[in-house]
Amino acid sequence: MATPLEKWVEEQAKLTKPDKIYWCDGSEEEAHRLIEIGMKDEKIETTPIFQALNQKEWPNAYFHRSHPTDVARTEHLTYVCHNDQETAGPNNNWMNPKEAKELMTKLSDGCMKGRTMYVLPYMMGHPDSPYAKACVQLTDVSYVAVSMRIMTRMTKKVIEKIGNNNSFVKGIHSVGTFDPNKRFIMHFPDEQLVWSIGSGYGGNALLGKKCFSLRIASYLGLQEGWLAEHMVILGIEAPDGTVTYVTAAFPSACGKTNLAMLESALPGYKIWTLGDDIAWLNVGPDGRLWAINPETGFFGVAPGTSMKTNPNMLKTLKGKKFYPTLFTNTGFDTDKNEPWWEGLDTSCPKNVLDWQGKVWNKEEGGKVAHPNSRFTVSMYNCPVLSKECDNPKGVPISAIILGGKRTQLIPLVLEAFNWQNGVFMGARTGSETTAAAIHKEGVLRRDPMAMLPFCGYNMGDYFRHWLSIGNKLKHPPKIYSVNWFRTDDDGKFIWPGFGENMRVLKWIVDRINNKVSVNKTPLGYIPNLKDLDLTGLNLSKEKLEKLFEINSSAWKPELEDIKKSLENFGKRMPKEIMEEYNNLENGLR
Ligand code: GTP
Ligand code: SPV
Ligand code: MN
Repeated sequence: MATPLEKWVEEQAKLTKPDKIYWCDGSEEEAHRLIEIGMKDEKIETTPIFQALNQKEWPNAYFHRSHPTDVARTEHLTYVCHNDQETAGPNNNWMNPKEAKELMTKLSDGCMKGRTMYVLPYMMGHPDSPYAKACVQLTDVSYVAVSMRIMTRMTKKVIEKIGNNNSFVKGIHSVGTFDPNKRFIMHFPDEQLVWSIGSGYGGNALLGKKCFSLRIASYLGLQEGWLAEHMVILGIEAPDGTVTYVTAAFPSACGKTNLAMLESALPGYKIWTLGDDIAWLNVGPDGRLWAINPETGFFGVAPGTSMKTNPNMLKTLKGKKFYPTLFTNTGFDTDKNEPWWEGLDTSCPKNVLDWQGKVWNKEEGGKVAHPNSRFTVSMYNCPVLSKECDNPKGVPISAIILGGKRTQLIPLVLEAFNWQNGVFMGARTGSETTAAAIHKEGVLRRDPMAMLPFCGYNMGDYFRHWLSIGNKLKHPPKIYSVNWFRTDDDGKFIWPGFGENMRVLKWIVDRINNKVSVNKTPLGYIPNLKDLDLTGLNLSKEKLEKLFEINSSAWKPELEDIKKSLENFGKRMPKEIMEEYNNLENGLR
């Protein structure tokens, strides 16, 4: 008798009509085979899926170029298909599930002809964790199969674990014809199903990541009493050896990976990495908030990554522990057979192909690497990986840091007055858009808790859910907002960022340990400037004050924009959040 999993695979194969079906076991030996297939047999148009890089400089590394129309998430083609539109909310594109299934069935008929269907069994979360989820994704491209092996715990054992059960998380993925007009990323939360066609790009194609671990999982969390968040998890070790665990939510390409493994500018402090993108947060039996990272890899932004900005990531990328490491849409040094991107320590190579594979020359301008070019690498390569990273229980969280990219207005750091005020702080967060999704860059938009593109249900309900989690916590984490991106009159970042962000983290740890007092402002508490350790930083008093400046008249349009965005959720918006808004408005008057 076929199991529900086998029946489901069979049904999908009947529809998509692959030449072959290949069940992956997640072994290293298999990864070698898939890479071979991707170098020889599989292609995107005429380009092989993988190209071997200089193995001496970049051990185990392979290069991938995606279809030129397919280099970032496509939020406008991403749908959350609840039975009613209200549940999806104004923050999601919505389609009736029946209609969406019909559309996807039509587009998927024969979409895997001439290709192999890879069946990928994987866990999100450590298999021994009570919070982990068993999942299976189908895909027709080796790049996705290999990437999923890096990003998740992929093993045959998941098939045994699923057994005769039909309640596993399902993902169906095909690159289709890469036609942007036939590209859809559809979510069916009631069935724990993601169905994606037409794109091979990370967030659209690695269905365990944003699609399941945030959009579907956030909705599961609403039903089951937990939170799925776009957050890094890190441990901050103080000179006395104590480790304080915190999470931080910043929108895509706003500094999570960098924060997750920062090399401390303050002597005696050390950061331990647990995750760089997603956290699942549960209320523990002890009344504290506990975090696990459901992933096992980093799908990180390449441009700007260097020994100077993020040495631990470069060491991770050059690590040899886990096979393989992938580079996608960076530039390509044809003399040395190496990847290259803007901001890397070496200067631009003499002979370099741009991200589309064209010979790049300076006169014509344009970027060598795509601004959203990325690497995919195992967290087990990371030299500062926390020893708690495989702890099935996770780690207890003492602070939640929220932020975005704001060149104006928002102070370097703020502490919320309490949990409710912190939820409002997250709700009002705005950020300037980046290259991580296809849209105009640098436009300010509200991105509550960095979850705007990832909350799988009505965000009004999401804020209410955050408030209810707060009520369940006997020891709630303190909530902070940070902004590394405020600029001066010349448009230069005032704050040096990266490893220097440790100075702000230290202040947060000092606050958690009740070592320092604060100043109250309408926006939240700010530090007494004397309590920020700025030793060795060449920052004038004037610039420092600018980092904390609160200009009431400049806040007028900001307040209007916040109000509009909150009111957008109508009756679904908790009155507590509107109260917080009114307090802020009155305070700034
Ligand atoms: P996703 O993977 O899209 O979720 O992005 P992320 O939030 O992990 O962003 P990441 O850390 O990859 O940083 C994105 C860009 O911001 C890179 O080009 C970084 O160099 C830059 N960046 C990160 N931290 C800082 C900082 O403290 N200051 C400044 N000025 N830039 C930063
Ligand atoms: C992001 O865009 O937030 C990412 C990359 O982390 S993706 O997996 O494409 O979502
Ligand atoms: Mn992300």
